[in-house]
Amino acid sequence: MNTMTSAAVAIPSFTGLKAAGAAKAGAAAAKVAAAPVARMSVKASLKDAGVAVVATAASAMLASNAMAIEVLLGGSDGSLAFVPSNFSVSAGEKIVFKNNAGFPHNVVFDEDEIPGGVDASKISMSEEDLLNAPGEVYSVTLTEKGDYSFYCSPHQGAGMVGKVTVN
Ligand SMILES: [Cu+2]
Repeated sequence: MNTMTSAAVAIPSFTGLKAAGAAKAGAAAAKVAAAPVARMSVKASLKDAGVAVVATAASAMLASNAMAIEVLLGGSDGSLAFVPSNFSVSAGEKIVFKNNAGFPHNVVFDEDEIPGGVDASKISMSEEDLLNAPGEVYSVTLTEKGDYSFYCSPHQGAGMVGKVTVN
């Protein structure tokens, strides 16, 4: 009887997790949804899980990219911008800034617009340091939650600024 009760409680809570994960589309959610034993045991909800399974496939592809998000430096249309310029990541997720067009670029976090206690110099390139070659990357991993503003020092005046929210 105790076993039955705990199983009955565990299944709905798993389903809830999966639904929340699909909405958030995080890589961690893909891991939860991919647990095969749990999915098979939720036969009743398999039908409406069709959509969630599709979402899982998409999340799995993102997850295979080792939990990283790529941000292009310079738009392919020649714009001096971060693409995307406003995005969210999970704490600990790698952000890969990749030289695309209109370089040289760099990535400098604004010391006044990052969470308290975070050292801007430890997450930024130096103002003078530039990515000159096509495809060159600068990677950073942010572990403190909050909002961070950053800019490209050669093109800040042209509006090459961005914002990332770490959840
Ligand atoms: Cu730039």
